[in-house]
Amino acid sequence: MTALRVARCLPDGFLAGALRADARAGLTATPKVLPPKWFYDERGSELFEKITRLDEYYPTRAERSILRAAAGQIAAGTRARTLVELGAGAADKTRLLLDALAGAGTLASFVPVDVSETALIEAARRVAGEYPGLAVTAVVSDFEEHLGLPSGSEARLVVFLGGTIGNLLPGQRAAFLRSLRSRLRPGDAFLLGTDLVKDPAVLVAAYDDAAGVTAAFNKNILSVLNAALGADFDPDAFEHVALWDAGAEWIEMRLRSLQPQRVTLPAIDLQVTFGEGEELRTEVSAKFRRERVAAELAAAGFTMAGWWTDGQGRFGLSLSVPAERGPHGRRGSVAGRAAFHPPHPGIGEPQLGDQLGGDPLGRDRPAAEQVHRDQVLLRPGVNGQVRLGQDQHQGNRTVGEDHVAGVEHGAAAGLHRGARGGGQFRDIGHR
Ligand code: SAH
Ligand code: AVI
Repeated sequence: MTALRVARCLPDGFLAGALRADARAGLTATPKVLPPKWFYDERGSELFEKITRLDEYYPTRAERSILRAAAGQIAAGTRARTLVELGAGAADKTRLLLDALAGAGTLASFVPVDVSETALIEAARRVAGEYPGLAVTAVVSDFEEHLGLPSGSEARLVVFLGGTIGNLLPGQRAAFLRSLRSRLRPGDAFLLGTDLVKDPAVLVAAYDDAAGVTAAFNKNILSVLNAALGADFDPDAFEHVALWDAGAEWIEMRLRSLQPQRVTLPAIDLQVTFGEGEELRTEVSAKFRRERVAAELAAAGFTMAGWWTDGQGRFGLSLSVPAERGPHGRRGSVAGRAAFHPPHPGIGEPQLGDQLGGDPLGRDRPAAEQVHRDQVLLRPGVNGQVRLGQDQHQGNRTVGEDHVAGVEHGAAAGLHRGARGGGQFRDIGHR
């Protein structure tokens, strides 16, 4: 038997109720809007995986190249025993981190969290099969409601990859980050993937591919409403729209009604009308600049300790730790700089003023792709262990791509509550 557990953090029927509430609120609003988390039924998750393989959709490849180069440093710096992945999806790139943490000898458990149950369990099953000895707990949850973080005193690395944070609106993002920060302890770390602002033509192409996969993904939200609410949306009566909002610095996906139409949603006793050309917003996908990532993290009480981008500067990966001072400086007593509390050998107080040490990635190696590493201090500590901390030296460094080599926990009881709490944990056991 593989060490796979499935945990549910939300009360029975919670997600079904949330979908009904979101459909009612969003379809009676002006303009009409639906939250993007409802894309991801089984087919939606499959379509997303197809998107990640499209030529036009660069974020997955860009983030993977960063992870290939940086996973070793992240593993050495965090020495995490538990890897928690929010919005894990297929958890494909995650293997780079699992391999690195296993190579560092610290990895014991993997906790993928996702709202898309079928895809989550399939991904968790695969990982459990590939990493004998790794305890895998798949948590079915909405991370805005319940983060699904395992309790216990072991160092946790929480990862949120793919740029999914950009699918939250600014207020939701701030609440999510504050909620996560409030549940982290000294010694935990947070790895965040953010897609970066770039040429709008590149961005729009990534969300409006020639093969129409993104259009099918977008329209799938209507099929989700049809299946869950008995609605009679005709996906062919809508066209896919992707546009760049330069002011908000986000991509918007919309569904534009091709004709005047009336849609019935019997399960919520609702009829809605669409005028010809009327649009329903289904997703925002915010694009970031490094300063905004750092500022949003700082506002939530994180200190960014590492920042990497791919060679073309398309995608950013940040590694943060709980700041000594909490959100807006309300907590703690150390002012003006980050402080680390070493919970275990490996993460220590940053050695402010020290030079960056020798290149841990071996710049003389042939690099398949270059990545840029910035503001990360990684050097051997006094006892020969690697320390990760904030670095005062400015400027990007280019490092070669690195390849890193390739796991019990299971007592999922006591998972931490998320933004609005309100959940209950139910362990449905091994599968
Ligand atoms: N992390 C993967 C998948 C990204 S797709 C990658 O980088 O490729 C976004 C994933 O987040 C989907 O699997 C979707 O089901 C999940 N997701 C979206 N909103 C969510 C929410 N509110 N709570 C939990 N999972 C969510
Ligand atoms: C999951 N998320 C980061 C994707 C994105 O790029 O915003 C979802 C997606 N939407 C269209 N294509 C991909």
